[in-house]
Amino acid sequence: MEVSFLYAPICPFAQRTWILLKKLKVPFKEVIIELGKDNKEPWFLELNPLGKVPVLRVREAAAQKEAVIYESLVCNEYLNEVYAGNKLLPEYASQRALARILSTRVDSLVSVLFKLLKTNPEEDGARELLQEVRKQLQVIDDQVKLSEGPFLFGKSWTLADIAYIPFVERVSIVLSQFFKKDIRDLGLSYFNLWLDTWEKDPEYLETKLPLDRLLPVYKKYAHEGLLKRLE
Ligand SMILES: N[C@@H](CCC(=O)N[C@@H](CS)C(=O)NCC(=O)O)C(=O)O
Repeated sequence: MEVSFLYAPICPFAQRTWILLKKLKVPFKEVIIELGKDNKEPWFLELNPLGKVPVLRVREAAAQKEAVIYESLVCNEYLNEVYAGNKLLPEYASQRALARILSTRVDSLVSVLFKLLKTNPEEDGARELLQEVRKQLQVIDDQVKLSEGPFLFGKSWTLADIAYIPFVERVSIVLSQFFKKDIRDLGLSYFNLWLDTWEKDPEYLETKLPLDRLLPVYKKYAHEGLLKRLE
């Protein structure tokens, strides 16, 4: 089985698959995609008509030809099926359904992240958005509490944990750099336990970019009131 992983290190969606490839020790060839350029090229669009990373190109021994997989959550389900014997989701079907629901609920955190960046920190709306961030992170807090942690479904991480971590990382950066707030000060103790556990995870840490590589990306989108706070 050969795997090529097409990604951009700054992309949080691709980071989900990057973490999992590393955790599962899947040998892969990495192909770095320059966003805005390579992903607009016909050869890339032929692989993924949506023009987005991550993309996996796989060649299974049993199948005759190459297959292409994209959409981070689908890539990770594929890797779970092929390389982890489906062990990266909880034991019971209803819990597996919940893990998939949580993975899709990350989208709400993504949208609040972009709203935060577009907001004027001096206006009332900013406070409401910060409340919304807390509400989205409370989803993690509630589930970790229920499972007794440190992960969403107990003692072992699942695909749902991996779906969240790259975005929590970015929310944490935006809160600390632009809003001068520590994500750990939201009063969500089970969420803090979850984050502390991830922040010691060696494979996740290998995919975590230094602040000076991530911050310029966020500065491009940020409201000028937020940029002033960096000065
Ligand atoms: N739903 C997709 C989203 C992937 C995505 O938005 N990737 C971004 C980079 S972070 C991308 O490739 N954007 C290319 C573009 O919009 O030109 C997934 O989960 O894989």
